[in-house]
Amino acid sequence: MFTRRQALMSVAAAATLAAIPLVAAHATEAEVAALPREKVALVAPPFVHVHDLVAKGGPKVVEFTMAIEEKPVVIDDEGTVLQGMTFNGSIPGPMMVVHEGDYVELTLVNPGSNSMPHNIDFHAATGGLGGGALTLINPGEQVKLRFKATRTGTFVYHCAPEGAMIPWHVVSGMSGTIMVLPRDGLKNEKGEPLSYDKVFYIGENDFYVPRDQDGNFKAYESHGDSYADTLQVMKGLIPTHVVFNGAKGALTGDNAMKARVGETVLIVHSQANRDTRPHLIGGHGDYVWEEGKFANPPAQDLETWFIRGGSAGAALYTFLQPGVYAYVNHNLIEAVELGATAHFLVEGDWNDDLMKQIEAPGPIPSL
Ligand SMILES: [Cu+2]
Repeated sequence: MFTRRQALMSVAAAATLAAIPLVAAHATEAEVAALPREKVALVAPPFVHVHDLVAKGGPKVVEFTMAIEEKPVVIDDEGTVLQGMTFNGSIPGPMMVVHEGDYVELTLVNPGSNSMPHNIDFHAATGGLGGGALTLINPGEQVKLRFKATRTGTFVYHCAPEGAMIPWHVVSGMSGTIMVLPRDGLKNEKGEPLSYDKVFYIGENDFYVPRDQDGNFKAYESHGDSYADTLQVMKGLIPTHVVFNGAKGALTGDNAMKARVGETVLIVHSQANRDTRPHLIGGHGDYVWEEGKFANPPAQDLETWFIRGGSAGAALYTFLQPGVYAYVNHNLIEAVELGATAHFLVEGDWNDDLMKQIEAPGPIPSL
């Protein structure tokens, strides 16, 4: 039986899809072994590795490798140092993209230079603490996890070792996102295809840096030295920094994300620990999957959208005017004072029809 979505597709496209051999719900190891494999090199956010919006061919095994890196990270203009923990050296960790039905095969490396055990919990995975139960590794070890991407959407992954280590590792930087695309791509509420020219991944983090008696942020020699003080600040639930991509200013000025008028951009926004509310000043969310899950129809024309702590959402927008757009957490105190601001630099021609200054600022005429 044809679904409404299939009925909307061309006969040729439907025939192509029907010819794709699908792996059974419970594939045997031999069936998985027979699948094509693709090795993907991850790139640091806000960029995302090259991928197809619509899958070519049937399911495959997509191989990723990430090394965990514990390292000090400068998180603001004042040189405040966070004892950071990272997937692949970046905060957030890199975004992975696969299609529904693909298998994700991750090699997770915990180099001997690190000091702590780590693991990875994929919200996109099923069972075993999202993989966390099968991936806990000590410094000097690596592990390989495979899971089947059975649900579409943008999903957070994060480190989840145990107890108080879990929130500490997450608020020290250990989270990222995987996007599982429908095999036939994104669609609007009518089942019509949606596409993007560019995708940017913005990970928002709340940091909790202890202060000394004079109110200055404290620096520590090691993660272990910082732990007790940091935990006290964390328990107060008031972050000292709320930033995009690991540091205040990481995506502003020279680091602005670039687009052109007429280009459609997919903005994926994650927050592994705390609620947030992205807003594109001077723009909109044309189509927004607030919860990030593509089985649900996108909301349209949003001004601000809500990202629940522990999730990633996706917003599609076609830029219609040139200029610098601030993309903020619309708790404006967090945006301006704590750092949660990014910039899009958009080039192209101004559209007077959408906005025009009819009269320049000047003195109020006397009566
Ligand atoms: Cu960890």
